Amino acid sequence: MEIGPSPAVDLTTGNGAKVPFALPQVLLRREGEMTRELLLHPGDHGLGMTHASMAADTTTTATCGFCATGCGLRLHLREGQAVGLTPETKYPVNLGMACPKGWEALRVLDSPERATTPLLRGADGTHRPIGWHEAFQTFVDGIRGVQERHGMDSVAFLSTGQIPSEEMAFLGALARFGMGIKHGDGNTRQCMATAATAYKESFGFDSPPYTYDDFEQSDCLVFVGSNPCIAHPIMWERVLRNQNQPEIIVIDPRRTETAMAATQHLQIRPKNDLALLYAITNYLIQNDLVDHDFVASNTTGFETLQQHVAAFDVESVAREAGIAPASIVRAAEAIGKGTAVSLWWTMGVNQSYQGTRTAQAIINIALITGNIGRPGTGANSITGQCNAMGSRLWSNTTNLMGHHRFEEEADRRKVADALSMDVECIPSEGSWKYDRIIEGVRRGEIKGLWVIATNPAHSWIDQSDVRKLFGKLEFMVVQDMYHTTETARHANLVLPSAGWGEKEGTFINSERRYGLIKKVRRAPGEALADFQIFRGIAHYWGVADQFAEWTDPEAVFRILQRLSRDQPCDITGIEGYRQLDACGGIQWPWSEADSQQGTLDPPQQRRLFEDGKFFHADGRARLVVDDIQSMPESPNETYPILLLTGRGTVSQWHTQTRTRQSPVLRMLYPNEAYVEINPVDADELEIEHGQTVRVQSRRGEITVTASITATVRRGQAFIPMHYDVTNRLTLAHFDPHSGQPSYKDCAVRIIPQSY
Ligand SMILES: Nc1nc2c(c(=O)[nH]1)N[C@H]1C(S)=C(S)[C@@H](COP(=O)(O)OP(=O)(O)OC[C@H]3O[C@@H](n4cnc5c(=O)[nH]c(N)nc54)[C@H](O)[C@@H]3O)O[C@H]1N2
Ligand SMILES: Nc1nc2c(c(=O)[nH]1)N[C@H]1C(S)=C(S)[C@@H](COP(=O)(O)OP(=O)(O)OC[C@H]3O[C@@H](n4cnc5c(=O)[nH]c(N)nc54)[C@H](O)[C@@H]3O)O[C@H]1N2
Ligand code: SF4
Ligand SMILES: [Mo]
Repeated sequence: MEIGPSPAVDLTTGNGAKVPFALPQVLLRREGEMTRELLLHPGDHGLGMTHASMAADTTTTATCGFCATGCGLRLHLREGQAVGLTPETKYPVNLGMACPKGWEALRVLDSPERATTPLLRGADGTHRPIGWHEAFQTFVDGIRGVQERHGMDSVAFLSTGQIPSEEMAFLGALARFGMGIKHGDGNTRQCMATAATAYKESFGFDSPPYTYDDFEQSDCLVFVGSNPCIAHPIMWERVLRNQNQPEIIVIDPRRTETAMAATQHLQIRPKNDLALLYAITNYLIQNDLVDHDFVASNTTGFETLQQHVAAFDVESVAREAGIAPASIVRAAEAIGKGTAVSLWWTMGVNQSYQGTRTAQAIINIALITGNIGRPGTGANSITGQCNAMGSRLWSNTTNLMGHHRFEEEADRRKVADALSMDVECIPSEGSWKYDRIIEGVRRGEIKGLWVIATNPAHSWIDQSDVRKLFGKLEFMVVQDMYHTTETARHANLVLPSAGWGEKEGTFINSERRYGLIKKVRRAPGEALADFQIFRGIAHYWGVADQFAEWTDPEAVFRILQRLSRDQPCDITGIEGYRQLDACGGIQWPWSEADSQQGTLDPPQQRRLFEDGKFFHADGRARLVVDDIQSMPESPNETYPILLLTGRGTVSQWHTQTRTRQSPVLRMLYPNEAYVEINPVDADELEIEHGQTVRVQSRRGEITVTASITATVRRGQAFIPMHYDVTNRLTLAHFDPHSGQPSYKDCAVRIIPQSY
């Protein structure tokens, strides 16, 4: 193997003092472990401050790395390594509870599928292990080569909501300010883009207003396109602790576990939400269930809203939506007459071709009834991945980091100053969105792709198309914990990453709470924390000086604090990791001014908009409405069934790269793909429970097992997203405002295998 000149690596001691360090030639020769050791900073074998105590047999806490509930877990250590865990009783999020994924969080780290060394694809198409030096050099040559051959615009990255904010920011800054990569987006486009877009337009900032205590304080909770029993089970546990005997209204085309537990289930035909929410709004206005004072003082657009929704009468909307008119009235009455009403939404809304407007129709209802800023209220988007919120704030993709604007010179200057970088390195426009990047690959505009902690060959909509497109790339890098993902198989270069539990940083959960993750395990083989990979890339790319301050996660947290100054998400008042650790996490905002008001530590449950002031310049929230669009691919005679997709069980996580590594979790869910079909449809199609069937859409065909269940209505079917075949069927269409894929509506037909 060729060994380059001895690069100078700037290492930092645990207490932040810089130690300029020249990587000795002899150590580079001893590839692997030694190079890896040198890339780790000395404090990296545990959280610097708790290092001493963690070395003994003891415990420490960390936030869970699966969903955005952000539960606190207590890790039990032997000689500084975690050997077991229990849910943390004192953490304000989960109060001693955890779901099976949380319980099994350590187990999934040990697996033969872990990527333990960088892998390079040879001419024969197989991957062979290489050392980090060669990997970094290959990375730089590969990406630079594409930029030189095809222009600076020809490289993109796809990132994630599952790495800490510090890594997220490092990636975004390195790629866009250091390497001149023009386009980058993340899997949060598949997930949260709609909510972010809706909040921004309605509230003036991407700002989920709630705190989890609201689950317990409401007397009426409305869940739209949300199945917390499966997807956010500990949030659901918080609902169960509600002492007000609340009305629980679920709007979902399927009779989900959550719907079964509700007091009202509006089992609407898919994509009738917008009309339904307008009909409810109309009913509230017609019956004077409106908080006129709040509307007059704190909103704009009420008259337009009133005129717009007047066309949505209960009877005709009910007919279209396939539900009884009385059920709409009952829901509207509960919302209108409740004293603390909270409205929650998740992917049944966000993943819709009119998702942004639907989310805003939910926001409108909270606003006109004055259900915001008080305990138990709010128009509340539930986040998906552990750090989807961090991605919204810090990924530096379509927004300049910290929710600044690339287009604004003042914002570029502020960010450049906070980063001590030259303002010239900050581009004046945001990135293409995910779908446009994919389209760029198709058109030959994008030739180099760097994929970090996401598995688009499984999860992107209309997957066969995406897999084909990856073949058109000249250079593709996948940075993942496992080398076996569907996407890693397409890569020229695989960079092995440490995962949750093997590194430190912060996640932001659904209620805006920064929580800490810690290194309690050694990553296997030569795998490195993404943070260290970015550091290595900065060095080999020749921009280490630009990132001299980015020595360790907490140093970057300080940078994020500076960037947040005077934004609604200001966190300048947080003392540092130690305070996050001691306080059970801290919700944004927590500014210097907040922290100087007498309380040393922030109160644990804080919500936004208590003063009725929103983030638009005039302080008012916008009531936004739009016309109803029809479904682009409605069922017809040839494809008579509407396919829904989503979460299958509590124990499966997304593309299963992680959850399938746990024998316990694997026992808790069906290992083979299945389709849920209504019994009447099954009868007509002569399909029996457990039989193999073919599901066909205009884009592909899959073979799965039939599961006959009345939880789906006639004319509809459901396939969980966790199986790698599901997205062969889906139709690539998007919300026009957010660019989020509409994963939950396409037409299919189902035929028994024997035909
Ligand atoms: N166990 C587990 N938990 C998870 C995840 C996981 O993979 N596994 N993933 C996490 C992530 S990233 C996310 S984003 C969340 C997602 O959490 P959820 O959004 O709660 O989960 P989904 O099953 O995708 O979709 C929710 C519901 O939307 C309904 N739906 C479909 N179409 C429509 C429609 O037109 N209108 C309405 N009203 N509803 C509709 C579906 O029937 C489904 O029950 O879960 C998080 N939690
Ligand atoms: N049909 C359909 N498709 C969907 C959805 C749907 O409802 N229906 N939901 C969509 C939604 S909401 C989402 S969020 C996406 C999720 O889609 P993906 O992001 O593609 O799914 P994951 O399996 O979570 O992929 C994360 C990858 O990151 C790796 N990883 C985990 N931790 C780390 C780390 O610390 N560092 C590195 N480098 N790698 C790490 C994991 O091994 C895994 O390969 O799927 C979307 N796709
Ligand atoms: S609910 Fe979410 S955060 Fe809590 S233990 Fe389960 S996966 Fe982890
Ligand atoms: Mo998601």
